[in-house]
Amino acid sequence: MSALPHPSPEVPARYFMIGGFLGAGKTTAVAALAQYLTKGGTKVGLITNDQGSELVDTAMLRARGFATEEISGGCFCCRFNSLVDAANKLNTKTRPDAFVAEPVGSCTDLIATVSYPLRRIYGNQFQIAPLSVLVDPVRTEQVFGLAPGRKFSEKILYIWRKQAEEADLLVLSKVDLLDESRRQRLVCRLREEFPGKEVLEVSVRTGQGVEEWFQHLTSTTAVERPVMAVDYDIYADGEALLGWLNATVEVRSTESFDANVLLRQLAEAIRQRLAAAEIAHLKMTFSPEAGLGDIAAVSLVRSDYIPELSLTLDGPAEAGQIVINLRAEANPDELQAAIRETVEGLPVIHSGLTARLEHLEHFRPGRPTPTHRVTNEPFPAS
Ligand SMILES: Nc1nc2c(ncn2[C@@H]2O[C@H](COP(=O)(O)OP(=O)(O)O)[C@@H](O)[C@H]2O)c(=O)[nH]1
Ligand SMILES: [Mg+2]
Repeated sequence: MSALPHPSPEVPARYFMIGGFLGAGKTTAVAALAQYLTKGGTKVGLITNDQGSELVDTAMLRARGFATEEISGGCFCCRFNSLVDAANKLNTKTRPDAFVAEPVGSCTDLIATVSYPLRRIYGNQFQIAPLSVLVDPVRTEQVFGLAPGRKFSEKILYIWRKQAEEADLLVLSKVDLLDESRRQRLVCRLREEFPGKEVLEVSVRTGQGVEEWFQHLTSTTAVERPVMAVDYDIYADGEALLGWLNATVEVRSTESFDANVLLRQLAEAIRQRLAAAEIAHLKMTFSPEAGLGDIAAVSLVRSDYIPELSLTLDGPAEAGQIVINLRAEANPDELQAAIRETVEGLPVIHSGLTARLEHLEHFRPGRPTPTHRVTNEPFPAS
């Protein structure tokens, strides 16, 4: 592991990490924070992370024009050296003053396995901001039994709870989705469940609470506190209950088509085909063959919700590539069968279209084995 060649070692780079469960709004928030920092004259480098390769998040952040490196094939904590390598790569390319990292949505124990080791090993080169953990409001209502809807199995909910427990800032995201009384009831419940925790209410979509959150993040550093206890057996079992699938599909049509519509229809077809499983996050991008870097992106964050476009393409397309990232509480083989069938059925949804599955990987995440785990040791001075 080499030392990070930051341009001016006396001014450490800020390191922001935005965690939270699959679909909670992390990538959207990372892009907003990157934009906020850029506006303020800070040069940013983004780091995405996932258990698989071919990441929709990376494509989305790059499409927004940010220097982004991805760590695929395992979480930050288990691939700590890759995290440092990614920061080094960004340093070589753009020399960022701040890094914004998005950990895998099924990952927890980030303070002990990422923040503290970074401080310990690279103390003078990184200034670590408080850890933000996002929780989706409707998912949270369902977890607490405040709203109808399917819950994940207990061991997956263990990870969800541990993520919230370790937050420096617990961010109730997407508050635009709740009316005032539901929002108040949920914030009260979060304060009861996680006493003493700072809870922020934010909507990146409307801008509510965003400025305050980012000001807090940029003006404070993470404070020392004891490391959270984590039962790695339950954590590993919880992760292994999640099926993971990444695929790329080449599409071509005899007639031009609207890729935004196509993505939404494909997401809806997958949702219906997987009615028996709880989808944690289905996200897909469409990159036109003849494009200049613009892409369309769609996201579905619960089986009982609707697919939403977060990036759209203006003009019609004739050919392009769809990247599919699907995470659900399901057997990965079931996910594979669903994706194969739905892709094969695409010409029925859109006449004149041919779709060819180019790459597909499906698996359950392996047991998390952190490279470092700093437990209850004194916090090194920065
Ligand atoms: N209504 C609403 N939706 C949001 C907001 N922020 C993110 N989303 C949507 O939530 C979905 C998942 O977001 P994403 O950032 O990909 O979540 P991640 O999996 O945690 O990275 C996407 O459809 C986003 O457009 C918000 O403030 N309000
Ligand atoms: Mg994401």
